Amino acid sequence: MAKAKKRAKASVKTKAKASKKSNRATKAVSKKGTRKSKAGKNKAAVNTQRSLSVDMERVVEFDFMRATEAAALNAYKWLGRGNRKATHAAAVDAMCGMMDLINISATVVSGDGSKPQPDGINAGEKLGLWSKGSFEVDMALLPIDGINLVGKGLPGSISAMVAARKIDGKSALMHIPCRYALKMAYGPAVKNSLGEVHLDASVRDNLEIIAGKLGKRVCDVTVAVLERDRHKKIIRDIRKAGASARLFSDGDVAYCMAPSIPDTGIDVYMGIGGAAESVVAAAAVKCLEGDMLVRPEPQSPKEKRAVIKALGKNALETMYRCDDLAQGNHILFCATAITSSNVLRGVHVQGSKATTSSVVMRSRYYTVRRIEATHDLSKKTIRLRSSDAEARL
Ligand code: VTB
Repeated sequence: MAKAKKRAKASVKTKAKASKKSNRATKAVSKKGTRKSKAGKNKAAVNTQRSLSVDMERVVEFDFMRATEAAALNAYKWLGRGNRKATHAAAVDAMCGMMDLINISATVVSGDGSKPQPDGINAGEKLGLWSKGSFEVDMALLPIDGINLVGKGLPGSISAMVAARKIDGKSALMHIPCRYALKMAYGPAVKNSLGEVHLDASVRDNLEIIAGKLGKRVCDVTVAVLERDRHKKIIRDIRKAGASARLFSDGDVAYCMAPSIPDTGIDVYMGIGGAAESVVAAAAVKCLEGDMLVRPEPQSPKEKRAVIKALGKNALETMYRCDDLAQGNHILFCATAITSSNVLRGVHVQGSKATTSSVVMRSRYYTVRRIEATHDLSKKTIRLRSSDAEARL
């Protein structure tokens, strides 16, 4: 009996021990579980944090390039056909068609160049999907800079766009409410060395400073100038100073970029061109680490009032720079060439393949990507806004 009691006691003890053990084990397991779920929660939190801090510029910049590629490919169909209206409409249709698919909330602050077209992209227009929480940007777009160049089959036309994040709730891109602006664009070597060029200085003085900064003689300096009657004096002064004037008929965004790109043969851009184009060009030149001097050139009292109202009473004496026209470090620029220039190769079709050359840049890290894409025309479709459908090229 005593033995049986002892055994029973022992078995109770063993059971108790076992249950203690199993309790401990269960606790350990559940602790592990808690640890695991805590780790899971932490990971989720880190991922949320990460996804919030995903650099959206990196995500959307390639979609922007798809939009300029589409505009260039669609406009290319009108190459040499002398139809301004249809060329422009084709670029707008394809650019907007692609923009309609991008998950952004974009507001156009500077639309369609210095000569707004009836069916163009206008300031105030909203582009993108505008889904909740999507990336917000302001944009300046040029479906085509150099419509006439496409119509005449001449070099130098591009499709370009700029996007910028707001700074303190305000647009980082300037809108100059007049048709023309006086501009001078130059590359990093001129920007970063001593001596100041100035819009009010004589052409000769500016060229001497630029030549000095570039370590060349004035006679070896090449100046890009739009061939217009209003530039007769500038062209004369360039030649009198001994420099070379490279005249071109349209498409000054590419010519403003040229001095900031090695081996283009262009040292500086000078003259009066489209004001809207100067904002797009300034964004590009900023990403290329060059600089531009820009001053609005209103052509009527009405334009003068509009400029002063928008930019302040000193606007007509101020010399704006890239950092004023495209402010801060969140500027994206993207362009695809329609016809070739010394900056980009134009659309090129061979057999059933079309090749496009684009440049995608942002001011945050000054990364400049040149992207050559081959499009299979037997398969490729582009989204057109007019039909809200994919269309063959
Ligand atoms: C320039 C040129 C553009 O407008 O800005 C020009 O680069 C300025 O206007 O491609 P004018 O032609 O009146 O001189 C464009 O030609 C765009 O239309």
